[in-house]
Amino acid sequence: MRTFILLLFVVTNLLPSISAGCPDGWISYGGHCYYIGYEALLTFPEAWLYCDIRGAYLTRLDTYSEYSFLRNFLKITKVSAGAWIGLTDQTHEGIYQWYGTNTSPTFSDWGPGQPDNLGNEDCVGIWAAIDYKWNDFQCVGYKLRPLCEKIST
Ligand SMILES: [Ca+2]
Ligand SMILES: [Ca+2]
Repeated sequence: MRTFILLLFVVTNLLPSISAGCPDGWISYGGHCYYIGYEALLTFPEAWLYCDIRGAYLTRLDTYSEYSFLRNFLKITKVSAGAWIGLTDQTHEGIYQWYGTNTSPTFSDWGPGQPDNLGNEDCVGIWAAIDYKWNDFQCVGYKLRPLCEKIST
């Protein structure tokens, strides 16, 4: 019985990935599903396409708690390189918006000295090299892993 209760606790509290509404291999948080392309190292447009063909989009960080959850997940699983989020200032330099929307983030977590637009960097990723904080990268000159998001069913 104790074992059963412990197992129940583990399943219900410690394994957010096992949740209704998300496909296998996706993680669930706040009614959304997320997928980290561990096997993929892609440019920003390639990463967008990678998510698109999975019925998803590059993650939009609507709330800081959503970001904290995902950042911790990337850190705990020690994702190498880093992960693209769907944030870009391609349309207006210095004005960051979620790709495909006119919406700007309500918070930021830039690494030291970022964003620096070094050599015209317009796409944002969570970078392992700076403790999983944000850096602006060249959209097609750098490769990170796609971090996809979709609404759970
Ligand atoms: Ca820029
Ligand atoms: Ca930069």
